[in-house]
Amino acid sequence: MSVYQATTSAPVNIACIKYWGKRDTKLILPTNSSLSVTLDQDHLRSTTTSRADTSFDKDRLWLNGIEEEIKDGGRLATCIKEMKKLRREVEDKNSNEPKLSTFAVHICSRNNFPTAAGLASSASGFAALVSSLAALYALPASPSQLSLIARQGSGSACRSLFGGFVAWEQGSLPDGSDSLAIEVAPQSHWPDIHALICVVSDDKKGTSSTSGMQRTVETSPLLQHRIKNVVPVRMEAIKKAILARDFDSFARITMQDSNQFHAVALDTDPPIFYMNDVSRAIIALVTEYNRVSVENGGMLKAAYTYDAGPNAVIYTPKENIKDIVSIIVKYFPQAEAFKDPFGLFGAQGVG
Ligand code: 2P0
Repeated sequence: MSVYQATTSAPVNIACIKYWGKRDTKLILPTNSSLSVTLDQDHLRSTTTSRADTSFDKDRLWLNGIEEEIKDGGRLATCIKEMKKLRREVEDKNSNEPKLSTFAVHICSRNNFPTAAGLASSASGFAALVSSLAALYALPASPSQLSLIARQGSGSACRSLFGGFVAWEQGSLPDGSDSLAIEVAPQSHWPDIHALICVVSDDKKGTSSTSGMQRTVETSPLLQHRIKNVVPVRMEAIKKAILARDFDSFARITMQDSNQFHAVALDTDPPIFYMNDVSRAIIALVTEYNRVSVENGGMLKAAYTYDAGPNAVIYTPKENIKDIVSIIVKYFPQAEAFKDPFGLFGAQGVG
């Protein structure tokens, strides 16, 4: 008897231009485009195995060994349903194909980093889920086509289908068929850029991204300005900076966009605070490090960015990593405590 099973993995991505706000909460269509860098390190990935078998009576999923409910009409159910639909198209074209779309699937997913650490586990998780089903079903789909489905699991997941520098184009069609991820440049285009992740806290965040961004859409006037006047200009400028390997512009835009995302969170009613005092101290250190460089006639050397939590990600060319780690360890001697268990306090390759 044949065994139908596939295992794939997907990495975490960290946005430079932030996604924050949906215009359609069911299809997960964003109010603005976004752009991220995919972190290509072995220890920041979700690995997922999918298996189809006639003996299974229903679709089931385990996350880090614990079974999660697949709610009817929920995000997991939607992704599985959409993937089965693509499989059906393959079976309709070729009647010799086994009818895997009619079998139930069991899906087992594992993150090799703490799920609650605010490190975009939903992004790598849904990307790995979609890519393992695509492998199981032997789908002829491109990463951009798969990103349309991963997006419906979690918006930021659509960007983890590619390595390197990735844009999620917001699209304009009501059915979401043009709201997808595209590759801006592969990691090999600019391998010198690294990401340093400083785990300030691995507590579960107070306000989830999903509910937080919805509250922002409903209450923040600043978000409207950001959507209309700021992000479209920044998307073009950062793509240009990436293609030209212009770190100074890349860093400036990345820091500005992180700051505006947190300003928009603060402009929400009631306000949302994701950064804490340690996050702000790290901003001050990076700012000072850059100031000294610029005052001596140099360029920006590092860019901080923060997602919906207090942890810092610092993008920098490889030559500066040692400097930055020593500055942070000098001001936060307790940083050693963050080093393990998953070695995040160190240089992470990007790509
Ligand atoms: C991003 N974040 O672009 C932004 C920056 C957090 C801050 O994408 O509701 O978990 O599942 O679509 O993808 C977090 O939002 O939200 C996020 P859903 P998601 O990476």
